[in-house]
Amino acid sequence: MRQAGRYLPEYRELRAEKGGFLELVYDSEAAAEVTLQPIRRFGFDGAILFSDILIVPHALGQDLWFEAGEGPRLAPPLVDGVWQKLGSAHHHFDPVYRTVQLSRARLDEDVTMLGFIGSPWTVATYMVAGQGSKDQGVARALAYRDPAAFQSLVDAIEAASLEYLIGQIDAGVEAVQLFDSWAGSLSPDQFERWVIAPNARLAAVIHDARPGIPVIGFPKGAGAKLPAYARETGVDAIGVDETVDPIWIASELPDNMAVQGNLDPMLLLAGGEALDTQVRKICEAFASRPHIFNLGHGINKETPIAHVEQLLGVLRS
Ligand code: 1CP
Repeated sequence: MRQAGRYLPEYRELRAEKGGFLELVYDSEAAAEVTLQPIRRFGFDGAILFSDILIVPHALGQDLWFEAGEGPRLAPPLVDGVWQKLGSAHHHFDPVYRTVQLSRARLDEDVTMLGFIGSPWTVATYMVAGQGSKDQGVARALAYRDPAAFQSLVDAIEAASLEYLIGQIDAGVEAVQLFDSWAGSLSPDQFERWVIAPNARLAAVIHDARPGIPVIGFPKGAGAKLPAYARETGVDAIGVDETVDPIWIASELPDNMAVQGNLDPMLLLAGGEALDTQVRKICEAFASRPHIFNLGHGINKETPIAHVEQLLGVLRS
């Protein structure tokens, strides 16, 4: 989860040199360097492509920029869900594919290269509001008011995301993650339509088009709806956020299903003995199934590097 993020001095330095976040993303050499930085420093087993979920709306023609200290802005906001595709998305992704090729070539063979997209619901929340929001209210209201318009937006995101995922795989990623960061804001029937259905379609097409590439679904905040997501989407592995009891979810999932998670990023920030205890508890809960140890969400930018080293010490002992 955001391993390349702002907690690394070498990342901050390169970002300052390149002038901004998007400048880094579209500079394949620099983005490959950022992808490799955490691997070099910590020797993680997997490297996640340095890019962002909002590259897809950018490719679809929405303006995208990051306001310092505030977050992403997309224009025009699609408040009515009306979507006029301004141009062909195709070549927009080329620099990202190049980043994958460069990163894969420079990683040791036993380090897994992960690609990703934002799932259609989560990406739509940004496209509709033109920015991030606490409750995704603008998108939720639109999805009720005009489901057909919202569906066409979701379909457009899904099609571009599929092309982008296949491109990432063909460039060298070995597993893909579908980030549904705002899955938790939906009521059960809306969750079925806007989270489960699109992620199920994405997983099915990837499995069909590129057999053997595992799909990790991460419906953040899904809570009690996680077991349904796991059963109904057909993903190979499920990402679990830190609000979920690992013992509970382990008892609810299909036996062989892989799990990713779920350390609280705030516990990594805090450190101390509580960190060691929770890391062991998570590993025990998932001991009988394939487990990708990870945070429950993105790493906080104030996280001391010494705490990441402490965590790795526990995992490797
Ligand atoms: O330097 C900076 O200030 C930029 C911070 C940053 C970074 C490092 C952003 C802005 N994006 C990223 C990279 C990123 N984003 C990766 C690459 C891997 C890595 O860096 O380790 C990935 C996988 C993402 C995914 C992403 N972007 C998500 C899904 C995961 C999650 O955190 O929930 C989301 C929601 C975004 C949108 C986004 N990108 C950046 C910001 C500030 C935001 C908005 C978040 C919000 O609305 O709260």
